[in-house]
Amino acid sequence: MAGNKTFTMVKPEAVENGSAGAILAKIQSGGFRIVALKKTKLSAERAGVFYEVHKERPFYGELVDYMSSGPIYAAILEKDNAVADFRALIGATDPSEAADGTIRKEFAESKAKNAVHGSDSDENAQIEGDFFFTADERF
Ligand code: FUP
Repeated sequence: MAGNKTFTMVKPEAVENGSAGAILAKIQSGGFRIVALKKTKLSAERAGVFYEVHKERPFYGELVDYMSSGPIYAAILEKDNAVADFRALIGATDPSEAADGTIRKEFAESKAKNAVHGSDSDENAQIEGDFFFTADERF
């Protein structure tokens, strides 16, 4: 059965250019409830741990540098079928391939600076949410 939670980050370029509010509004309009939310900044070390699954990929170093380059918003979101529905709302990894109306189509700069993260499974949604939030930060 599909879970009802996912995890997202509004990435540094979207925070820097002032799009975070519009992105969070679009997430809420899409039917997601914000369970937890914080503005924070990843150290290079923590970004490296978060993206450890991509360690062998050629873009890993750039990804870690980018994700630790400025503040982000991290959030846990709730909705039926959260992981799949959120990935549909954000669109393809590369904004040039993202469907009209998706968050990445509207807000992302490039495949690397693609505005938002979305968990790819219920298991990773749990792991990623736990990476940022304690139990008493969730409502
Ligand atoms: P997604 O699940 O859509 O966020 O994409 P992936 O898990 O494949 O990639 C994770 C992050 O790595 C992306 F958000 C951006 C970055 N990335 C690149 O910088 N270059 C690539 O070719 C693929 C991904």
